Order: sequence, then C-alpha cells, then structure tokens
Amino acid sequence: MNWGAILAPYAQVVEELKVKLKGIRSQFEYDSRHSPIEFIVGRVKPIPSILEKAESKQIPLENIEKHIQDIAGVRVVCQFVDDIYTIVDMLRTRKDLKIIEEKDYIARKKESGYRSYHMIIEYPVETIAGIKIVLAEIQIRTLAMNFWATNEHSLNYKYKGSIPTEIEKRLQRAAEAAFKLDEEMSKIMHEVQEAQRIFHRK
Ligand code: 0O2
Repeated sequence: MNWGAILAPYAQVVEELKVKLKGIRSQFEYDSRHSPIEFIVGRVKPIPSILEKAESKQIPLENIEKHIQDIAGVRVVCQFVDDIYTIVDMLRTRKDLKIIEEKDYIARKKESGYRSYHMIIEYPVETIAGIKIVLAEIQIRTLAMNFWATNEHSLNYKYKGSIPTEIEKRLQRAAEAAFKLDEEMSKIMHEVQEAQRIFHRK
C-alpha cells in the first residue's frame, strides 16, 4: 500500500480544519468576546494504529478509508462545557463540511469514564486528482475532560488496554472529579469570562 499517497489528503484536511477553527478563535478574540476555543490540536492517525484498529474491527485494508473514521482527527479544547455546544452549533451551520454522525459522550459518558463530544464529518479536499471527500473526526472537550482522557490514554497504552483494577477505580474517581470541576466552573463561568474580558482589554 502506498501509505504516503493515501494519507496525504488526510494531512491536508487536518491542517485545513485547524486553520478554520483557529480562525473562529481569532474572530472571537478580535471582537473581545469570550472565545469558546481554548486550543486546537490535530493529527493523522499513525499507520500502526490504523492497522491495529482495522484488525480489531475486522476491516479489510481496501475498506479502511470508508470504515475508519478518525484517520484525520482534530481536537478542540474548551474552557467550559457550554463552549462545547457553542462549537457544535457553529459546526452544524457550516457549508464547507457535512456532519454525518454525532456522538455525545458528555450526556452519556463511556464506561471508562471518558467524556467528550465527537463529530464525524465528510470534508471535501482539493487534490491534484480533483476533489476527494474524506472522513474526519472532530473531538470537542473541556480542559478537564482532556486532562483525564490524556492520562487514561497513556495508562491504556502502558497496560495494553488492561489497566489494573485499582488504577481503573482511581480513574473512575478522577473522571467524576473532572465532571464536578466542570460543573463548578460552569457556575462561575460569567464571572470568569468577565474577568478575562477585562484582562484582554489591558
Ligand atoms: P487514538 O489513539 O486517540 O486515535 P465506534 O465504532 O464508534 O464504537 P470508535 O471508532 O473507536 O468506535 O469511536 P469512538 O469510541 O467514538 O472513539 C474514537 C476516539 O475517541 C478514540 O480513538 C479516542 O481518541 C477517543 N476515545 C474513545 N473512548 C475513549 C476512552 O475511553 N478513553 C480515551 N482516553 N479516549 C477515548 P482511538 O483510535 O481509540 O485512539
């Protein structure tokens, strides 16, 4: 398989989405309004991870582009839970992408304790062979959700998916603590936003 040629459009999609999302952030900042976006990261799924996922889901290699939806992945990290839904609403109105699936793991957390909002989109990308429609995943989460998910992801990697029960229990407690933190911060959101507006004006 010519992985370089297959993955090139995905790399372009990641870059284009990052530029567009950063554009949203800048526009809020120019307007001296609270930006719903704290930061954005993106990546193309590494080849070994693509192969691993294809194997675990029994996806034949010729179908990976159709069935592995997160080869191109962008993550939007927000301060507050409300910001997540602001981004979701904005993305729903956009004409440059088509949302084909939404997974609200905030309203319904995963068994692991994972919380995040996922959107699977179809995105048209210009290639030298014409327009190619590729799938991409946009994950939207708070700083607290991101902190938890990053740590859990590292532990999962370390323990190859079988985290010891004691650590798993702690992770569950940490997930609840992160949820509580988001809840508490939501209650003082307007205070924080006002303070940040004053700070930005200086
Ligand atoms: P990586 O290394 O981040 O790329 P589905 O077919 O919908 O049931 P799928 O395609 O795995 O399953 O979708 P899902 O469950 O929405 O998860 C996609 C991505 O979300 C994962 O990609 C992770 O990035 C993240 N994610 C989902 N569940 C968890 C979790 O319990 N903990 C953490 N830390 N992240 C999670 P990959 O390919 O698993 O991993």
